[in-house]
Amino acid sequence: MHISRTAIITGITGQDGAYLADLLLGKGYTVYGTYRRAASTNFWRIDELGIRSNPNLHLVEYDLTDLGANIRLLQKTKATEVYNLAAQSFVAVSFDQPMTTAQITGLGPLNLLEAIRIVDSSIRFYQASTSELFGKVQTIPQNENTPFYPRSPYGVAKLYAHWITINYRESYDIFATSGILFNHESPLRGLEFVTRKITDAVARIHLGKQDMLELGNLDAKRDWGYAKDYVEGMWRILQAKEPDTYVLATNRTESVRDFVNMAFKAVGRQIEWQGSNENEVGIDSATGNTVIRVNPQFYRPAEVELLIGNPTHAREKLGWEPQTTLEELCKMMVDADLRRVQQGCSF
Ligand code: NDP
Ligand code: GDR
Repeated sequence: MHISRTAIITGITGQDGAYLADLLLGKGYTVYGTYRRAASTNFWRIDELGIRSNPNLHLVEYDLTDLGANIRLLQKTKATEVYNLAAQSFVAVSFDQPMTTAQITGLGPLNLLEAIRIVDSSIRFYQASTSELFGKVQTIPQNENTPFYPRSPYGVAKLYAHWITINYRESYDIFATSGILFNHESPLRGLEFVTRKITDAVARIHLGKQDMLELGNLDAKRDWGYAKDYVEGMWRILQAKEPDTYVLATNRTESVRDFVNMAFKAVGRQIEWQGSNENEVGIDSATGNTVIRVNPQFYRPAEVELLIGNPTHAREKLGWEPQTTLEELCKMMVDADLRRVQQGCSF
């Protein structure tokens, strides 16, 4: 199906922005992808996907926190769909930079919504909401009706963005949607997020380039899916008849420790766990080497202990379902990292 529409993706240099651009270009869209001015550019993800030179992709310098820039972006592109993926998205950093996180992740989306209200209120808007809204979970599994209890400045900022999106839907009849997405990972995940930190380290340890990996809370449990499946869900959310809020999740939860086991299994190794809490270590059963240590430096001031989502609403209304198992995802990430480490890549 060829769709000759124009879409804006804020945050095309991020994991989801790159996959979504690839998806939309494949459907025939003209895509305006925004990036931030920086001393050095950061296009490795769109390069990995081979889309940087696609004639239908236009890269635009932009900052979400600048209202004028948002207005001009909409005026210039005449886009009919806006996917707002830009954010300070790392939970741990939000404790050190709460104001910056509030300005970008919380208030940033309001700039876009105001721009839509001013320029053309028929533009469809997608807001990247998050399972971090549930935070200290009160019901298992979480769905669109589960109460929110964010546990970080990031979660609190996203809560504002989530509700202001709903408020603009209800106040101004804007097609403003929100996807409450649970963690989704891929070989394009940033190295600081736990899954990629693990798969990169497992590749290095397996290839003899690193001895050990330090992690924080091994007991945290997440509902991890594959980012490529989730950007398909974002697109479907914007194509629906009515604007709405949807949970996208796999309905399976595993601990960080489980993910470590899975990643080592992908290179044919097995981990034996000894000790507890800060003294827990993971030992490679073939070599007897300690390959995992806990470092409390990676603990968070307030933790989200357990997330597991119920994507029934998305399945029933959008026909969306995750297509990739966690084992497949983990293996895909480990294989990509083995290749990168062998090639000497730094990302
Ligand atoms: P990334 O951190 O990989 O990407 C974030 C993007 O936002 C980057 O392109 C970044 O640019 C850009 N950005 C940051 N600040 C600004 C700013 N002030 N102006 C313009 N652009 C900015 O995140 P993901 O791709 O993983 O996530 C996409 C969105 O989905 C985020 O909003 C995230 O919070 C949310 N989300 C993610 C989930 C996940 O599991 N991945 C789950 C639920 C929600 P730069 O490269 O310059 O830093
Ligand atoms: P999260 O992802 O906070 O869920 O946010 P992250 O991968 O950073 O942490 C997941 C869990 O792992 C625990 N953990 C560690 N985390 C990191 N980063 N590094 C470590 O060494 C480590 N050790 C244990 C964390 O404490 C946490 O419990 C991601 C982001 O993409 C958000 O933008 C998004 O909204 C949510 O997912 C859904």
